[in-house]
Order: sequence, then structure tokens, then C-alpha cells
Amino acid sequence: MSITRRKILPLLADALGARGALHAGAAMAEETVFPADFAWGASTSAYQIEGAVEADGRGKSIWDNFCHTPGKVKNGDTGDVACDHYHRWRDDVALLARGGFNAYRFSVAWPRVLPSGEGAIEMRGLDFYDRLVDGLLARNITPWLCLYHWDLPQALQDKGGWLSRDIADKFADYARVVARRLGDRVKRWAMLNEPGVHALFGYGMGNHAPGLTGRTNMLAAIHHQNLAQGRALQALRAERADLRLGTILSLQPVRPSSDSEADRAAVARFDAVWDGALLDPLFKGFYPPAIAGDIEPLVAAGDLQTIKQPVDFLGVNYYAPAWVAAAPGSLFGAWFGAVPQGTRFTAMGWPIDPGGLTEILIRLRDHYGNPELYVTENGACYGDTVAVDGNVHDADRVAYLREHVAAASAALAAGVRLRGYFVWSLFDNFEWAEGYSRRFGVVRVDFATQQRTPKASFAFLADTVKRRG
Ligand code: GCO
Repeated sequence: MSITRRKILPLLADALGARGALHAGAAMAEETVFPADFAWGASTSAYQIEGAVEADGRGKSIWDNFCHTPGKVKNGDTGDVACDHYHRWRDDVALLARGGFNAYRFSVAWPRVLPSGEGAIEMRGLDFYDRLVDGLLARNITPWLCLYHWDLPQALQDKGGWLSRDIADKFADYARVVARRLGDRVKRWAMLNEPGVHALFGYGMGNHAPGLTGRTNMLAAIHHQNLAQGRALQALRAERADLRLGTILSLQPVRPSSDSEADRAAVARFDAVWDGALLDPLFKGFYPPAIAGDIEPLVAAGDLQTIKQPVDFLGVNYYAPAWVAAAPGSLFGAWFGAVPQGTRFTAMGWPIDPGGLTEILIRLRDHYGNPELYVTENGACYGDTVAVDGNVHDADRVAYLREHVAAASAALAAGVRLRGYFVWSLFDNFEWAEGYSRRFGVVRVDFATQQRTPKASFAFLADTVKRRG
């Protein structure tokens, strides 16, 4: 997820020049640097694809309630059916194999496993993921399991959700339940998906579930997710020694919208909440100075030690940089502003800037100890059309992916420990508040018939993977 406000202007000539040079280098490097054991994957998440919300004892999540509240999601769309992956997973795994992907990132729906968020375990929910994992392994596709992609059990939201500290231990308990069932076969575990985006949209702006607002709520959701992540990392590490544990963050390089002093000062404030509030406590054990004061009342003794857990990898979701301007009184004290003239956009209105991917990966190399990295989401929304031949010739998405794979290779060539790239997403799916109006998939889904049609971008990725053996 990435957001931006689309406006016109300020030409940041110097910055653009530097990124242009980076691109040229990236294109040359691309062919050579990806190692044979590089993970080439596709990413999805439970609520966005599974459907079957009533099946096999699944409890309600905050997204069920949010979608069924009129006016919250575009066109009144819901995840009730989505891609019906819960029933069609066998065909979907076959599609992954057909694309030559050697990795697949999915998320487990907490309310399928623990319908009330805690307590009684629903074995039929676990059985589903058990079958999926075996199906992936049978096709030599490495399962990458994410424990939380925003579908909090409603029963826990009723007790405060991410506003309550207690949730940290409940999340660790849930992690343990899933690991006891799947840890013998799943070795790659991501704790959270984009805690910052979840906190901003769900608890700060209210345009995502659970629909709460305000800076205080947003910061509480950030801190308690950080804490939960730390507790779950500890729990899983104690559970089995052979798991590779990490988490997934949405990271965006932050740039000033103009060269005014106010906008340049806004960069630090924005970056502190958007990137630093997740990265710094995890890797360094403290919150960025720009928010430390506001978050302090939430931080109990020992929290920062709990959050600063060693991770075996970090997943980076990257779509676009953020150009920001001063915005006193806003959630971040800064907000999305004008972007440079000439910037290209996807159909989400997000700026296209592959150099931003290289930049954020290099920042992790230089300032966060060069951890093992995976691009766990990268992709683009376009208003795909079906041609008379029945296919989707999504040349714009192919171009986006080609440029970003090249940008990833530039980072690799620069010594970043990048070990994989996952496209967002395998399918067109439920795009949160945008419902089904936004298509990100490399496989088209006709939501009336559930027919899957691989797009040109799917063929492009299949070819990319194949050329690298
Ligand atoms: C994310 C989102 C995905 C979105 C994608 C496009 O992790 O940001 O969770 O679920 O669908 O980013 O917005």
C-alpha cells in the first residue's frame, strides 16, 4: 500500500537527474546479478482473496463488519466471496506453478484459526492452510506465511484491538498455535504486514477497518503492533529453532514537495511516523526523536527490549516514494504534497519511481545493518481491458514490473542483501476501501464467473524467472 495526493509540480531537477542515472545502471545490471536461489514469488492476503467468510467455523473479522457498514467500501463491495480462493486453491497453486514461481506469500486469517481471537482453536481453519501448504510443497513452491494482514478478529476489536496492550500476548499465542500446526513444513514466517499502513488507515484516518481516527489511536496501534511482533518473534523462536522469522513493512523514501524550508522540515516528521516508527524500534531499540515524546506514555519498561528482536529477514513492500509538504495539525504534521513535474502515475494515482526502490533498499543496507531483504510486494494498478482475443495486454504493468525488477537488481549489485522479489498480486482482488474497482493482479479475475486469465504481466514474470533458471 502506498498513498499519495496527486498535485502538480515543483521540479526537483537534481533529484530526478540522480534517479535517471540510477535507472540506466539498473537496466544493465538486471541480466546478471540475480542468483539462482533468488526467491521469485507472488503475494496475496487472506481477506483479499479467500472469500468463504462463513465456512468451517470462521469468526468475524473487523473487515467483515467494516464492509457490511454502508458507505465504507466503494460500491458496497465486500470480501464475502472475493476470489473464492478458499475453494479454488488447488487451481490457484497450479497457476503459480505455471508461472514458474518458486515462492508464494499468503496470510493466515486469525479468525479462521481462533474465531474469537483467543481460546478455542478451529481445526477446520488450520486444516485449510495445512492443505494449501502441502499443495505448494508438492509443486516445489516455498510457502511464505504472514500471520497478520489486517483481518483482526472482531471479538478482539471489541476488547480494544490494537489500542490495547493485551493484544500483544494474544497475538503471540495465536502465532504459537499456527506454528505448532505448520512449523514442520513452513520455514518462512512474517509476523505482520505493514503495521504502519494498518495503523494509519484503520486507526488514524478511519478509511479502513476498524474505522477509528486520530493521532493518539494511530500511535497506539503502531506501538502495540510493534510489541506484538516482538512477542510473537520470541514465541516462535522458542517454539522451533529452524524457522526463519521476520516481518513486512511498507517503506517509502520521503522527499520534500518543494525546496521550502517548511517542506524540507516536513520530511523528517513524515519519515519518523511512516518508516522510522517501525524500523527504528525493531533494529535499534528506540523510537525516532520526532515521535518519541508522543509515544512515550504508551511505552512500558521492557517494551523496547521486546521489540528489538533479531530478525532473519525483513520484507519490504514498495510502490512509490512519498513527496511531502508541511501540514500543521495533520496526523503526521506533514502530508502528501506536490510531486515533480513529468512524474508518471499508475491508475491509483501513485507516482512511478523505480529509483525509490533502490534507494530504500540501500538505506536499509547503510542504516539498519544490511539485513537479509525480500521485496515482498511490488506491483501496479491499471484499468485493464480485455482484448477481443480474451487476453489482457497490460503493457503498462509489464513496464512497471520490468523497471522495478531492474531497480531491485541495482540494489543487489550495490551490495544490498536482497534475496527475493514478490509481485503484488497474483490476482485482481479485494482492494480494501476501493473494493473490486482496482486491479493489481498479474492474473485477471472475472468476479462474476471466477474465471482466471493470466495477463501479459504474468507471462513477463514467468519469462523473467525462467531466464534465471
Ligand atoms: C499492502 C496491502 C495490499 C494492497 C496493495 C495495493 O500490503 O499494502 O496490504 O493488501 O492490496 O498494497 O494497495
